[in-house]
Amino acid sequence: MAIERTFSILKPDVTRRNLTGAVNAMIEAAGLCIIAQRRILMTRRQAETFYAVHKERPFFGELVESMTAGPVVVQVLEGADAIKKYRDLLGATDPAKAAAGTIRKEHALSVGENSAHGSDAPETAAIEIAQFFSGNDIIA
Ligand code: 3AN
Repeated sequence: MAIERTFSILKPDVTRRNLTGAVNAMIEAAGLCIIAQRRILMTRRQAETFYAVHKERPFFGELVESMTAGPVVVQVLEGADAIKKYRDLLGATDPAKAAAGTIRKEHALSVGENSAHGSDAPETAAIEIAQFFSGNDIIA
């Protein structure tokens, strides 16, 4: 299986509840390596750009508000089949529908505060990584 990189965000609901380490432990237990990581306060502009594909959706305003409400941890994860592996580990967008053992089942509060983001395809992973990290930040 190909070694891939994916982009992850641990959302404000995770940092607020001091769960960064707990989520990172799940990521590492799944066989993904955290090869870049930074804690930041996202600006409104960064959140709007990051979620631009959702700008016509009714929840866009709420999404931007929640992503800028507190610190987030942006990460690059690497491993075999990393994009799908991380999406599987995240679980369904709605934590009520997420499978047991997933990050969202274990930790998420709601569809809006659903603990983490993971890229959905290689193209989006590359774009998202480049929005927050430059080459020298990523130590594989
Ligand atoms: P995922 O993060 O599982 O790929 P998307 O891409 O459908 O889900 O949605 C992006 C983000 O938008 C979600 N992580 C969630 O925070 C938020 N979101 C999605 N649907 C809703 C909704 N109905 N109400 C509020 N926020 C939502």
